[in-house]
Amino acid sequence: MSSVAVNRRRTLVIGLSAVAGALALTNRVQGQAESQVIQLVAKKFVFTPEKIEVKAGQRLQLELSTLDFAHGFSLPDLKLRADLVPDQIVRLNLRFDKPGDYVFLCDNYCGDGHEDMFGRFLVTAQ
Ligand SMILES: [Cu+2]
Repeated sequence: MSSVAVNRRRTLVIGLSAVAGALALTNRVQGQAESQVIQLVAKKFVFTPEKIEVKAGQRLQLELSTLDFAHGFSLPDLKLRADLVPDQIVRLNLRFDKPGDYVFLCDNYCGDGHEDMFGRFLVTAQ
């Protein structure tokens, strides 16, 4: 192989590596698209906030906590649930693909007001 051919080949390899690197970087940046952090606090017999407005397609991170009791958090439409224990924060990542109303509720019986312990995500178009 002549040295010109070797040099061309090297240039091609370096060029392809640069493109691959740029693509990897792009993917990483897209993968890190910022999550919207939402704090949701449970206590007998209410979630605060009760209504949460978000956009469809937005990555969300819920930070769940409870002030007084081992409540449950359930979001049936997304098949998500968690046990909420005092002095702990539970983080759930989620995303709603479609606009709509999505109910979340306590699924661990916590007393006389348990049945009223729910809230909703109001998901609007992007
Ligand atoms: Cu409950």
